[in-house]
Amino acid sequence: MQTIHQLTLADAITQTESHHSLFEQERRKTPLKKSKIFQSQSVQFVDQQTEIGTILKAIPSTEKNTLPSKRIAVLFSGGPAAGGHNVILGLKHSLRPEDTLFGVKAGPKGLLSGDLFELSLVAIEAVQNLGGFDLLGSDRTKIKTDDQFQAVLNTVRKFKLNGIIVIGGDDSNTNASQLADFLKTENCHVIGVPKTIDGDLQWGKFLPISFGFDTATKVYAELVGNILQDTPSSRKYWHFVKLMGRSASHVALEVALQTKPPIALISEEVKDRNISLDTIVTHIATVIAYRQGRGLNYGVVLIPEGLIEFIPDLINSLPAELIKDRDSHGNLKVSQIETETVLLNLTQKKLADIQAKPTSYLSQEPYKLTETEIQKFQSSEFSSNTHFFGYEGRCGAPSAFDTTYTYHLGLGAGALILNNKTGYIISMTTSNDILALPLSGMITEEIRDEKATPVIEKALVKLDSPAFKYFESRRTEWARSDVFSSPGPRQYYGPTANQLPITVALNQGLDSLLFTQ
Ligand code: FBP
Repeated sequence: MQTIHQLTLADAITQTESHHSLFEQERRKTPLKKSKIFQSQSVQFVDQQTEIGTILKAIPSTEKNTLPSKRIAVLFSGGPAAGGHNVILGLKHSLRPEDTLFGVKAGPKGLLSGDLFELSLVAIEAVQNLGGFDLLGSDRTKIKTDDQFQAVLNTVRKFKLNGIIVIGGDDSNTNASQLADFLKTENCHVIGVPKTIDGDLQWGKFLPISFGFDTATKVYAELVGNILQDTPSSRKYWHFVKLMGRSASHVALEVALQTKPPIALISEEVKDRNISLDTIVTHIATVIAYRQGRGLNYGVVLIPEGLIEFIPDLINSLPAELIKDRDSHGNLKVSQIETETVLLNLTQKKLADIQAKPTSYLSQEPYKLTETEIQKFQSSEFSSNTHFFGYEGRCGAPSAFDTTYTYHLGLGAGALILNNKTGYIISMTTSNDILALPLSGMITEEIRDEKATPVIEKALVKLDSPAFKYFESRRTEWARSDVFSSPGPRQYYGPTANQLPITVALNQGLDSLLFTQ
């Protein structure tokens, strides 16, 4: 294929169709480097005793893996997250020439219907380092009934599968754990891979983050940074931005740490500190009024999409159909609810109240205004915009971190299967250790759709975590003045390329944002 520099304008436009933009060509060509452990003849796993029980740690081996050939299927499950294709590439690279890799079309649904096809290296390399899940597709079907388990068994027997790799979030990995138990006697091993932009599939230092979180938050932080940069330029708008991330607020916290907006809400704080809807709205409106009085009549409010689930007043105000509309795992479809508009409308009403009784709201630090400033606030107009950043961040080309991380998760998942391990989720730590954590040890009960349901515990933002504490210590300053920053687009070369998410670096106790391999 010619590069864009060698083509006429007309050819350049037509020949960049089908994943052949200059950017995609360059990314596809970028080689992936295996970490030391995967450069060995084979990889073995040894038991490691830890505070969360016995886990497995990968070690290099000089011996050739001589197990009989294997037939392995891989599927995506749930929402897309950047780097999924590189998991499959890592998986393919970990297998031996005598092994066969099948792709399952359209997620768990394809496993039920037996919609599998053999995955060639050429097909996978065509999407190497690129975003999306389009090589296979995905869906949110939960495998729960006896008939569904039987359908999986039929597929396993039909394709003579020895292994299934489930690339998914907490719900999909719960399903992976159940499938691992169910298929044990069939000698078919099941391994999970931690995927979700929500970042709520974490296990302390053993599983620092799910893949896709870094890319999604870098995309959102770029967009939020651009809007923040617009605000003191046009000097007239307040932007209410809802950010994707069901239940947990890791995404909102990460984007806040990257951009430092005047207001960012964290659902877990609202829940743990029992903060009422009125208190939230009063806080937003007071900050707006304060800034108007100080001549800063603009700003950004970050709202995690899961907030709705944590505020009974808000959820009760929704039409019954919206509450009933849940996915196959019993999750409320929070991405479809316009929380940002609801909060904006309430804020406008509260601002009218502050206009009428300014001293009730603006006579105490940290949002105290002088008489003249109150007059300035009272003569200011409030203009607003709403945004929802969600789907923009799930399928972008993986960041440098997600590119490498996912490739190694794939290499590790393949190594587990070649070691006859089952019921584990693969992980890579910030010190580049490849670990396997037993899925059964992560399962707890959650109320879903009013029923107690076994699920992998969602890792929510902890109020005593270093990331939240740092945010808490700075946010009043961010509200009172303009200290925002614009991180720009994610980079693949140069000094800003190899950056970890800030929340991960803080919570893992690292002293640098840089990751090395
Ligand atoms: P996963 O947990 O499957 O990774 O999906 C997460 C997510 O992106 C949430 O942030 C969002 O609420 C939801 O998916 C949207 O789902 P859908 O793609 O069905 O609209």
